[in-house]
Amino acid sequence: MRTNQPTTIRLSEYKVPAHLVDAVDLRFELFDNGARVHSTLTVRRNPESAEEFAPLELDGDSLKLEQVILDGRELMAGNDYDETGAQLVIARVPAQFELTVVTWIEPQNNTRLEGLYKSSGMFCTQCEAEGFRCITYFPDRPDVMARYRTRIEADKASCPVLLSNGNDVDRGDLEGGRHFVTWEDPFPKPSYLFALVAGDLVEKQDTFTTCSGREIDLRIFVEPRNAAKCQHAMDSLKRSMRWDEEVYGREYDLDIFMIVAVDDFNMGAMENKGLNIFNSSCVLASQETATDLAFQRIESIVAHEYFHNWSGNRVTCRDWFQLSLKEGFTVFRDSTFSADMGSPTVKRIEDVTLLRTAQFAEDAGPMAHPVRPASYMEISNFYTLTIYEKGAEVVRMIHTLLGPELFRKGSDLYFERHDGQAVTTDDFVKAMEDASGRDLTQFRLWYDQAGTPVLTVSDVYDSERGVYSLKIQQAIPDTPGQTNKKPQHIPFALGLLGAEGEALPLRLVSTEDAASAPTERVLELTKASHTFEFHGLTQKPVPSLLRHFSAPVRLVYPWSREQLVFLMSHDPDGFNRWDAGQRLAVDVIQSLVDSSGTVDIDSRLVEAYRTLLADRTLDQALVAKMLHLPSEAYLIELADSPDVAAIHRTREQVLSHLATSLRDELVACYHRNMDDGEYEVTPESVARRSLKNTALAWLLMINDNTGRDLALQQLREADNMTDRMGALRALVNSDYAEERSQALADFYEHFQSDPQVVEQWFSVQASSDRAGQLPQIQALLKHPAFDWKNPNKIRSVIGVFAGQNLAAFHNPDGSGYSFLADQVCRLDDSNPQIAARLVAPLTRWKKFAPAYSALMRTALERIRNKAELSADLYEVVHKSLEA
Ligand code: B3K
Ligand code: ZN
Repeated sequence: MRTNQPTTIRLSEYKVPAHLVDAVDLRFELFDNGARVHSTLTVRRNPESAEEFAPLELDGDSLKLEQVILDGRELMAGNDYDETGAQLVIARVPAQFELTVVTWIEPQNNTRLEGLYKSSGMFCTQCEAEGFRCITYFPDRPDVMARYRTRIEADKASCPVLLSNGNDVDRGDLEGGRHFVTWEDPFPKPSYLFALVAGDLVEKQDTFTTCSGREIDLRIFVEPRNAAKCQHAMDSLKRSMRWDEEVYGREYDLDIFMIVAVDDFNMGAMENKGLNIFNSSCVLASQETATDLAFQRIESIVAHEYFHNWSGNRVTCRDWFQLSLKEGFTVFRDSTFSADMGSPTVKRIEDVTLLRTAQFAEDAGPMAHPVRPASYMEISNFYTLTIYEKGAEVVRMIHTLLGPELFRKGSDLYFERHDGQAVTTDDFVKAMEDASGRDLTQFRLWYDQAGTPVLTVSDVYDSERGVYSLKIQQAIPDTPGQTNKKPQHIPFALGLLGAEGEALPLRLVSTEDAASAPTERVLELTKASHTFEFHGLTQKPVPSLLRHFSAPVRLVYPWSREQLVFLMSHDPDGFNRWDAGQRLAVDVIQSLVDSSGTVDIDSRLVEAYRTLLADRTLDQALVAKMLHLPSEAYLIELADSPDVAAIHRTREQVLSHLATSLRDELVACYHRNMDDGEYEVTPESVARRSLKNTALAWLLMINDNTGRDLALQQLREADNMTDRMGALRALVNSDYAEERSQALADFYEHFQSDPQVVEQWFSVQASSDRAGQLPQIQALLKHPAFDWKNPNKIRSVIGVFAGQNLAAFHNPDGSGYSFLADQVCRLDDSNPQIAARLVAPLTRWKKFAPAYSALMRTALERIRNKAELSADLYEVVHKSLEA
């Protein structure tokens, strides 16, 4: 077991840096057996620091120090400086000086994928959050912002392309077949935004003319075999650039913007200044190899990283506790962008599904933390759904409270006031307050209090007075280290519907004119309990609550099934229509689980789905979403002490019942949505494919031979990956064992040379309770295409098994848990970030029914007892065992 507990870093202990770095001059000598890094820093004492004689402290990790020179004088180890594992400390330094540090690193042996490493023969970097210290000694914290000049030297044949941040200012040949390129970035930036790429890449080029008429050179660099798969990312980039000008008034600043695709990457992408580095799976797309979902994901990630140029790079974070300052805001920005590019209702449904399934689970688990955490051990563990998605919801609520115009005034002020600075979430809220004149004091609690607020709503109708009263109570559950929370400021959007589905005027006082009263209002909750009265109502209305999901809360209201069916077909808010369908399905499934299957499946559910399948007037993208039953993960999240096997069984039973009852409608739906036109990724055609593939999946669920034949035909004839994958998935999840094996084998044969498709092929098996039982998962790990060094492969088998194949993972014999523990221990030695992410499903052990939780805990304890536990895994495992 690890004996050294990693240090806890606390927000309350933040101190301004004692030294500032104005300029960084880097020279990289890249070789096959390692790299030498010469770094010259122009340093001065920080006038704002109280520590006048503070030593210079530079962070470092896994570095071989070769030389230290201060103002031209070589320093001696022990005498002039001390090198501990994690720091280089120079006790006496002048007020202003130049420091050169030479280090030797081994990118070829870097399996953590932090700092400088090699992926498919290409050198690349990942510095956020603390990877720059794996390259050279540096005050590696975001409030030290410097101007960088970077010269890269490498073998010209193996690394013809040499890239870094900013503009390319010099290049030339060197002896021995080597060459160099020098890059200069005029914008001061924190070290986490530094990037370098060197390799044999081809580029796709384009240009973008900004609103002020500047022409920007756009380039996407990929390995030669991927040259034809960049168009979609390029188009997405241009749309993002235009949108950020139009919606936020943000123009791009450098002359060139580059994206590089890398196969081995710990996450999706990285917003390095002017040189975004992407996981290949988040850039490369073609009709033949990428699904609609992948196309949409690429568009949103390209946008997200591009938007960071302002929300993150020009205005950055003071410290890592402020991570949501850039991530929450940027997710809000990319999500609004995607909504504008496609269907806003569908985008909202997708965002809320993720939030309610996964972020709410995080908020209720041992790693629960506020949007602005108060402490951490390993910052990599805090790139969470809370920081990103809940953070985005918090910004969305400010947008709702202020309205679009004042919000834009606020964001303008924020960018103008803090351009070139490293700031806090408080600065963001302050700019919103100053621009709008609104007091957001209480609202700030959203940043400091963890946990998902619960809103309990009850209503009474007084027919004599014609008054409908709505009582809304809020409570915020305890989370690790936080109890007795204060009420938060919550925007609560609602409408009321009459018996015919008509939107009723919302009159808060009896004197209000019915004709001018709005039919939707945003109520502001600030107290533990509020009662609102709505006047002039001649009948008890059906409430449409928390429209658009106006706040990230759990909503409790005693809906009757009649009300839900009614809202499903009448609510003018598309989001709430979908939500009513989800609540109805959840209610039906839950009551079956609770009664151990002794009650009948409510025929209203079947009829509601029948109506949906027949409805041609409703937005088909919404219908496609409404047809998806709540996921197992969501049902588990909603349950206390869930019995996973029972939930899985019951959900399948409901699905089979629906499919059997609606069999003819499903066949008709399939035929109606068979695409005959050109493949395009528009909301309409995505919806058609989704409807068609849902129908197929349902038909195969009940072993319908027509469905099977349609799936086989679709697999043979499809001209796009969405349809191929839809058919393959349906077969894999069916009982047609022979067809399943054949389809999987043929698919692999056809696509084996494409890593992104092979990842999908792994996932479709790992997520299936038919094809992904433990022995099959173990076989996938031995498959020649599986690669322990490649995070995408690891995620597509191990991550998908533990996160999506819930019945198999939660096998009551504990084998799934023990398997995950083994893989996590193995991965911790090579890539701790990935190990700490993969362990997440085990950390929620307390939630599950006792038979499961005891076994989950045992698996976690085994990980805790591993020798040499990384700080990443230590934090997650200990916090979850101790919570
Ligand atoms: N900022 C990066 C995430 C870095 C994660 C470091 N462990 C990507 C993004 O959110 O845009
Ligand atoms: Zn981001």
